[in-house]
Amino acid sequence: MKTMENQSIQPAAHPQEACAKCSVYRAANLKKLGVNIDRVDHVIALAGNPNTGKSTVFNALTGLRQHTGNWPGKTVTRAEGAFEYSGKRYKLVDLPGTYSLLSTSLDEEIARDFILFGQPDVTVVVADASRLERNLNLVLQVLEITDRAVLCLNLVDEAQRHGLTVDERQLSRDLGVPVVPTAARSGQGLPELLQAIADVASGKIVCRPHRVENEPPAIRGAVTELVTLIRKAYPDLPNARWVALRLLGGDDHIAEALRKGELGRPREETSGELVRGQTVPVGTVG
Ligand SMILES: Nc1nc2c(ncn2[C@@H]2O[C@H](COP(=O)(O)OP(=O)(O)O)[C@@H](O)[C@H]2O)c(=O)[nH]1
Ligand SMILES: [Mg+2]
Repeated sequence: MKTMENQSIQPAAHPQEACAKCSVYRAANLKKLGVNIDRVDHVIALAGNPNTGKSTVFNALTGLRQHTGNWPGKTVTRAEGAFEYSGKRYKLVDLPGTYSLLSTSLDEEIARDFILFGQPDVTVVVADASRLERNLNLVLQVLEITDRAVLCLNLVDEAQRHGLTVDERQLSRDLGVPVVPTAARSGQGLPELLQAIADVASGKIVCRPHRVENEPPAIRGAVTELVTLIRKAYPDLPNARWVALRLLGGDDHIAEALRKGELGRPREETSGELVRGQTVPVGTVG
């Protein structure tokens, strides 16, 4: 199993192996499946600020120009499509472009709910390399929710035009997830992006995402206690700490989701504790 720390490519043992690592060879393994999203092995979410090239990546991988489907009961649309890569079938979901996931708008709620409740196998965050600092806000928020992510550092051609280069290896070490530079409009970097998606989806690459763990000491006890309760109720939930922080922040949407069991399949006896507490007051648990 490969982790982000020892991800260096080993010399090929024989010529065929070398061939399999070349991007032209790998790109030939891509089959665009359009709207044919049956029998998929993995679900991939595409998140990112508006205008970072999400739809360009989506179209390049699925072969679609634009296909939008309605979220049940909501007016904002998302696009879904599929592709096959190296024998595995992937559903790709193009989420609404957002600057944040803190649910101040319907778009943000949709994007966040999909990453949180949909539990995609990989979330690809498409970021604008020429405006990296601004884009990292969303990247860090996504990495708080999920530990299965790939950063698609798009528009590197634009960045280059402005004299900007990004040290993607260092960025990858700092963030703890694969970082792939791309210029999606011309297809540059997409074979490498596909491979990174496949490796995270299969577990070949294990991400160790950067987490900002500097909550005030006053609420640390409450967070720890809530995390224990949430993990008991939802053993498979990968983001209990994030959920705990949102509950403490009085996020009704998350409290409601816990109550309805939308975070996964809760264990009957323990979920009751959380349901009764709703947004658990800090004083009672910490
Ligand atoms: N120069 C350049 N333009 C790009 C690249 N990727 C996307 N674009 C352009 O950026 C604009 C926004 O792209 P779009 O895919 O609609 O972004 P979205 O809002 O994130 O879905 C479009 O005009 C694309 O053609 C890229 O890598 N380089
Ligand atoms: Mg778009």
